[in-house]
Amino acid sequence: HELQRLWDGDEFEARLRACEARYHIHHRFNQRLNRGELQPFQVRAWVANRFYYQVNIPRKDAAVMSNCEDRAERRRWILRILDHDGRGDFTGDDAGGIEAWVRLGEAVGLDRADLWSHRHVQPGVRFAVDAYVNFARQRPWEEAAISSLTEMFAPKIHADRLAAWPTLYPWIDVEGLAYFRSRIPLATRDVEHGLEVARRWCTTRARQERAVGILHFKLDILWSMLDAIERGFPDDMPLEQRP
Ligand code: PQQ
Repeated sequence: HELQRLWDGDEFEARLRACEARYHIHHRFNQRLNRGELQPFQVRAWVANRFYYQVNIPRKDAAVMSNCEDRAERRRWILRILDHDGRGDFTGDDAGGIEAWVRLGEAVGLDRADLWSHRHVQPGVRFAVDAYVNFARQRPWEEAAISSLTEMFAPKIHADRLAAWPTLYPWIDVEGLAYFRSRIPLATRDVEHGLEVARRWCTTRARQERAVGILHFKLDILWSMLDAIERGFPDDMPLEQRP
Protein backbone atom coordinates (compact mmCIF):
# COMPACT_ATOMS: atom_id res chain seq x y z
CA HIS A 1 0.00 0.00 0.00
CA GLU A 2 1.59 3.22 -1.25
CA LEU A 3 0.39 5.32 1.71
CA GLN A 4 2.12 3.03 4.17
CA ARG A 5 5.47 2.83 2.36
CA LEU A 6 8.29 3.88 4.66
CA TRP A 7 10.33 6.73 3.23
CA ASP A 8 13.99 5.77 3.07
CA GLY A 9 16.44 7.74 5.22
CA ASP A 10 17.25 10.27 2.51
CA GLU A 11 13.65 10.87 1.52
CA PHE A 12 12.60 11.26 5.17
CA GLU A 13 15.32 13.84 5.77
CA ALA A 14 14.42 15.61 2.53
CA ARG A 15 10.77 15.82 3.66
CA LEU A 16 11.87 17.35 6.96
CA ARG A 17 14.20 19.80 5.21
CA ALA A 18 11.42 20.79 2.81
CA CYS A 19 9.62 22.33 5.81
CA GLU A 20 12.10 25.21 5.45
CA ALA A 21 9.46 26.92 3.29
CA ARG A 22 7.55 27.63 6.53
CA TYR A 23 10.55 28.88 8.53
CA HIS A 24 10.25 32.34 10.12
CA ILE A 25 13.17 33.45 7.95
CA HIS A 26 10.39 34.08 5.37
CA HIS A 27 8.16 36.07 7.75
CA ARG A 28 7.66 39.69 6.71
CA PHE A 29 8.88 40.98 10.08
CA ASN A 30 12.11 38.96 9.82
CA GLN A 31 12.61 40.17 6.25
CA ARG A 32 12.17 43.77 7.33
CA LEU A 33 14.51 43.18 10.28
CA ASN A 34 17.16 41.83 7.96
CA ARG A 35 16.73 44.51 5.33
CA GLY A 36 17.38 47.23 7.88
CA GLU A 37 13.83 48.54 7.64
CA LEU A 38 13.01 48.50 11.34
CA GLN A 39 13.27 51.41 13.72
CA PRO A 40 15.44 50.98 16.83
CA PHE A 41 12.39 50.46 19.08
CA GLN A 42 11.22 47.61 16.84
CA VAL A 43 14.63 45.91 17.01
CA ARG A 44 14.46 46.31 20.80
CA ALA A 45 10.95 44.84 20.78
CA TRP A 46 12.14 41.79 18.82
CA VAL A 47 15.10 41.25 21.19
CA ALA A 48 12.93 41.65 24.31
CA ASN A 49 10.24 39.29 23.02
CA ARG A 50 12.71 36.68 21.78
CA PHE A 51 14.29 36.76 25.23
CA TYR A 52 11.21 34.95 26.51
CA TYR A 53 11.98 32.16 24.01
CA GLN A 54 15.66 32.12 25.03
CA VAL A 55 15.00 31.74 28.76
CA ASN A 56 12.49 28.97 28.16
CA ILE A 57 14.70 26.84 25.90
CA PRO A 58 16.67 25.27 28.78
CA ARG A 59 13.40 24.66 30.69
CA LYS A 60 12.13 22.91 27.56
CA ASP A 61 15.33 20.88 27.39
CA ALA A 62 15.05 19.91 31.06
CA ALA A 63 11.52 18.66 30.30
CA VAL A 64 12.93 16.57 27.43
CA MET A 65 15.51 15.07 29.76
CA SER A 66 12.95 14.34 32.45
CA ASN A 67 11.06 12.17 29.96
CA CYS A 68 14.15 10.31 28.75
CA GLU A 69 15.12 7.09 30.47
CA ASP A 70 18.27 6.57 28.42
CA ARG A 71 21.35 7.83 30.27
CA ALA A 72 23.51 7.97 27.14
CA GLU A 73 20.96 10.22 25.46
CA ARG A 74 20.69 12.45 28.53
CA ARG A 75 24.48 12.84 28.55
CA ARG A 76 24.18 14.39 25.09
CA TRP A 77 21.01 16.36 25.72
CA ILE A 78 22.34 18.06 28.86
CA LEU A 79 24.77 20.06 26.71
CA ARG A 80 21.81 22.05 25.39
CA ILE A 81 20.95 23.21 28.90
CA LEU A 82 24.55 24.16 29.63
CA ASP A 83 24.82 26.02 26.31
CA HIS A 84 21.99 28.34 27.36
CA ASP A 85 22.34 28.52 31.13
CA GLY A 86 26.15 28.60 31.02
CA ARG A 87 28.75 26.66 32.88
CA GLY A 88 30.11 27.77 36.27
CA ASP A 89 30.75 31.35 37.26
CA PHE A 90 28.57 33.88 35.46
CA THR A 91 31.41 36.37 35.28
CA GLY A 92 33.54 33.86 33.35
CA ASP A 93 33.84 33.41 29.60
CA ASP A 94 31.24 30.67 29.40
CA ALA A 95 28.29 32.62 30.72
CA GLY A 96 26.01 30.86 28.23
CA GLY A 97 23.46 31.82 25.61
CA ILE A 98 20.97 33.57 27.87
CA GLU A 99 23.70 35.90 29.12
CA ALA A 100 24.87 36.43 25.52
CA TRP A 101 21.28 37.40 24.66
CA VAL A 102 21.24 39.89 27.55
CA ARG A 103 24.39 41.44 26.03
CA LEU A 104 22.57 41.65 22.70
CA GLY A 105 19.80 43.41 24.61
CA GLU A 106 22.25 45.90 26.10
CA ALA A 107 23.76 46.50 22.65
CA VAL A 108 20.33 47.51 21.31
CA GLY A 109 19.58 49.72 24.31
CA LEU A 110 17.65 47.49 26.72
CA ASP A 111 18.89 47.14 30.23
CA ARG A 112 19.13 43.84 32.05
CA ALA A 113 16.26 44.49 34.46
CA ASP A 114 14.01 45.54 31.61
CA LEU A 115 14.67 42.27 29.75
CA TRP A 116 14.26 40.07 32.80
CA SER A 117 10.98 41.78 33.72
CA HIS A 118 9.50 40.42 30.42
CA ARG A 119 7.30 43.52 30.40
CA HIS A 120 7.54 43.94 26.63
CA VAL A 121 6.52 40.32 25.94
CA GLN A 122 3.33 40.11 23.88
CA PRO A 123 0.59 37.66 24.94
CA GLY A 124 0.89 35.77 21.64
CA VAL A 125 4.62 35.29 22.18
CA ARG A 126 4.02 34.01 25.69
CA PHE A 127 1.37 31.54 24.49
CA ALA A 128 3.55 30.29 21.65
CA VAL A 129 6.64 29.75 23.81
CA ASP A 130 4.63 28.14 26.60
CA ALA A 131 3.09 25.76 24.05
CA TYR A 132 6.60 24.61 23.12
CA VAL A 133 7.57 23.95 26.76
CA ASN A 134 4.27 22.14 27.37
CA PHE A 135 4.74 20.00 24.29
CA ALA A 136 8.14 18.87 25.59
CA ARG A 137 6.64 18.13 29.00
CA GLN A 138 3.75 16.07 27.69
CA ARG A 139 5.10 14.15 24.70
CA PRO A 140 7.69 11.37 24.40
CA TRP A 141 11.18 12.88 24.44
CA GLU A 142 11.81 11.66 20.90
CA GLU A 143 8.92 13.83 19.64
CA ALA A 144 10.32 16.83 21.50
CA ALA A 145 13.72 16.10 19.91
CA ILE A 146 12.03 16.21 16.50
CA SER A 147 10.40 19.53 17.37
CA SER A 148 13.85 21.05 17.93
CA LEU A 149 14.75 20.31 14.29
CA THR A 150 13.73 23.79 13.17
CA GLU A 151 17.36 24.38 14.10
CA MET A 152 18.18 22.81 10.71
CA PHE A 153 17.28 26.20 9.27
CA ALA A 154 18.75 28.42 12.01
CA PRO A 155 22.43 28.67 10.93
CA LYS A 156 21.33 30.59 7.82
CA ILE A 157 19.20 33.07 9.80
CA HIS A 158 22.07 33.68 12.26
CA ALA A 159 24.60 34.10 9.41
CA ASP A 160 22.25 36.55 7.65
CA ARG A 161 22.13 38.73 10.79
CA LEU A 162 25.91 38.63 11.22
CA ALA A 163 26.37 39.66 7.59
CA ALA A 164 23.72 42.36 7.45
CA TRP A 165 23.34 44.05 10.81
CA PRO A 166 26.72 45.81 11.14
CA THR A 167 25.98 47.83 8.00
CA LEU A 168 22.20 48.18 8.39
CA TYR A 169 22.20 48.97 12.10
CA PRO A 170 25.54 50.72 12.77
CA TRP A 171 24.16 51.94 16.13
CA ILE A 172 24.31 48.36 17.47
CA ASP A 173 27.69 47.44 18.98
CA VAL A 174 28.88 44.40 16.95
CA GLU A 175 30.04 42.71 20.17
CA GLY A 176 26.35 42.30 20.90
CA LEU A 177 26.01 39.93 17.94
CA ALA A 178 28.22 37.25 19.52
CA TYR A 179 25.17 35.12 20.37
CA PHE A 180 24.39 34.58 16.68
CA ARG A 181 27.97 33.47 15.92
CA SER A 182 28.02 31.09 18.88
CA ARG A 183 24.83 29.32 17.79
CA ILE A 184 25.97 28.23 14.33
CA PRO A 185 28.16 25.25 15.40
CA LEU A 186 25.86 24.39 18.32
CA ALA A 187 22.77 24.27 16.10
CA THR A 188 24.63 21.99 13.68
CA ARG A 189 25.55 19.61 16.50
CA ASP A 190 21.97 19.64 17.89
CA VAL A 191 20.55 18.87 14.46
CA GLU A 192 22.83 15.86 13.96
CA HIS A 193 21.55 14.45 17.25
CA GLY A 194 17.92 15.34 16.49
CA LEU A 195 18.03 13.68 13.07
CA GLU A 196 19.56 10.55 14.59
CA VAL A 197 16.69 10.38 17.09
CA ALA A 198 14.10 11.04 14.36
CA ARG A 199 15.43 8.27 12.11
CA ARG A 200 15.47 5.78 14.98
CA TRP A 201 12.03 6.72 16.32
CA CYS A 202 10.19 6.88 13.02
CA THR A 203 9.98 3.19 12.20
CA THR A 204 6.62 3.48 10.43
CA ARG A 205 5.27 5.75 7.72
CA ALA A 206 2.70 7.03 10.20
CA ARG A 207 5.45 8.13 12.57
CA GLN A 208 7.41 9.72 9.74
CA GLU A 209 4.36 11.75 8.81
CA ARG A 210 3.81 12.59 12.45
CA ALA A 211 7.40 13.93 12.51
CA VAL A 212 6.60 16.29 9.65
CA GLY A 213 3.48 17.37 11.56
CA ILE A 214 5.54 18.04 14.68
CA LEU A 215 7.93 20.17 12.68
CA HIS A 216 4.96 22.13 11.29
CA PHE A 217 3.72 22.69 14.86
CA LYS A 218 7.11 24.09 15.90
CA LEU A 219 7.38 26.24 12.77
CA ASP A 220 3.94 27.66 13.62
CA ILE A 221 5.23 28.59 17.08
CA LEU A 222 8.10 30.60 15.61
CA TRP A 223 5.79 32.15 12.99
CA SER A 224 3.17 33.13 15.59
CA MET A 225 5.84 34.83 17.68
CA LEU A 226 6.71 37.14 14.80
CA ASP A 227 3.01 37.75 14.03
CA ALA A 228 2.54 38.90 17.63
CA ILE A 229 5.68 41.05 17.63
CA GLU A 230 4.79 42.67 14.29
CA ARG A 231 1.28 43.47 15.51
CA GLY A 232 2.42 44.72 18.92
CA PHE A 233 5.03 47.18 17.64
CA PRO A 234 3.70 48.94 14.50
CA ASP A 235 5.77 51.55 12.65
CA ASP A 236 3.58 54.35 14.03
CA MET A 237 3.49 53.15 17.64
CA PRO A 238 2.98 56.12 19.98
CA LEU A 239 6.37 57.33 21.20
CA GLU A 240 5.51 56.95 24.87
CA GLN A 241 4.68 53.24 24.42
CA ARG A 242 7.84 52.27 22.56
CA PRO A 243 10.44 50.07 24.23
N1 PQQ B 1 15.66 26.42 18.70
C1 PQQ B 1 16.03 25.67 19.75
C2 PQQ B 1 15.29 24.47 20.13
O1 PQQ B 1 14.22 24.24 19.52
O2 PQQ B 1 15.73 23.74 21.03
C3 PQQ B 1 17.11 26.24 20.36
C4 PQQ B 1 17.37 27.41 19.65
C5 PQQ B 1 16.46 27.48 18.60
C6 PQQ B 1 18.32 28.44 19.84
O3 PQQ B 1 19.14 28.37 20.74
C7 PQQ B 1 18.29 29.55 18.98
O4 PQQ B 1 19.08 30.48 19.13
C8 PQQ B 1 17.33 29.62 17.92
N2 PQQ B 1 17.33 30.73 17.19
C9 PQQ B 1 16.46 30.87 16.19
C10 PQQ B 1 16.49 32.16 15.47
O5 PQQ B 1 17.20 33.05 15.94
O6 PQQ B 1 15.81 32.33 14.46
C11 PQQ B 1 15.57 29.88 15.86
C12 PQQ B 1 15.57 28.70 16.59
C13 PQQ B 1 14.66 27.65 16.13
O7 PQQ B 1 14.64 27.40 14.91
O8 PQQ B 1 13.92 27.08 16.92
C14 PQQ B 1 16.43 28.56 17.70
